[in-house]
Amino acid sequence: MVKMENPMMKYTNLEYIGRGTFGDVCKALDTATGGEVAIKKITLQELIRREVTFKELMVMKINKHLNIVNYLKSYLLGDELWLVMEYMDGGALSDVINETHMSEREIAAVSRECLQGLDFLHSNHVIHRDVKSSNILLRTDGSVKLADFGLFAQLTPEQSRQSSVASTSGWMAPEVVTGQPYGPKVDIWSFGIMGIEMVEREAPYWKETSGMPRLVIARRGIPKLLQPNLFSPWLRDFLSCCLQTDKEQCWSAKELLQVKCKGAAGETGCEGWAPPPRKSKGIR
Ligand code: 3AM
Repeated sequence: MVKMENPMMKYTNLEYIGRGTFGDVCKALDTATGGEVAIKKITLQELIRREVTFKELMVMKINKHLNIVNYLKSYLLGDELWLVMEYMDGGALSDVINETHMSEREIAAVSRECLQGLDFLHSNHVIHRDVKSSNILLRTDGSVKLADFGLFAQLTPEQSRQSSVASTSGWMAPEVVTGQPYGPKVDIWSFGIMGIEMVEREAPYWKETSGMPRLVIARRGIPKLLQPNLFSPWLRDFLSCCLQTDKEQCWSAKELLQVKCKGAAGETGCEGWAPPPRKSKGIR
């Protein structure tokens, strides 16, 4: 699965994009195809520290879907693992949230694509565990994909809940924070938090949480929109279907996909949106 050849011969024009959870990400040119790729460079120490196993890397290779960033190849170069992926030229959803106000129609469009990816993963017994806007990558052709398999957990059908703590953000479901057993619905909670983030341009409780979302939830209740009346009942209902502490009440990705997306003006359909191309950050 991991190639021992020197990737420096195969990929040129390496350009630094940013630093992710596991290490630097670069844009590069594939000399064989002339096409752009993204390369995630992960040190072996980091893989060991985060207890990422060969099995988890295999999860990336096996699970291919239109709404999941496509993993292409991996190379071992010294003490670094290079993961070569498709290049997403629209950057992360978090950048769009920071730079623009998304309409309900755009939120519906992005949500549908994310849910398709999550439904695919959950049907294959995989929990993402780190759904947040910086892990949703975009392409200027309008594609929206889930990224960062680093923290994924592969589950077997018999073992549909597990209790290891992997992610560490304000997007985490309460049961993940407290280390209780959990299942795929934790991704739906994080997806709901991301929904609020798309609407309000900030994740709820963002300034006060960092590590203690459960305490904040206990004190202030389930996160809600600050000004719900500015938004359609569709959007409010949709978010409340995701943000349920009782997992029986929380909808699955498949169920949420059945919801007809309606924009603020009541229009149906949510096509026709693409982000601007990402900005270059220089050479590295
Ligand atoms: O630092 P920023 O937000 O500009 O979007 C990811 C983030 O960029 C980007 O690498 C940075 C560190 O994670 N990134 C990750 N995977 C990518 C990919 N496949 C990617 N950019 C394009 N294509």
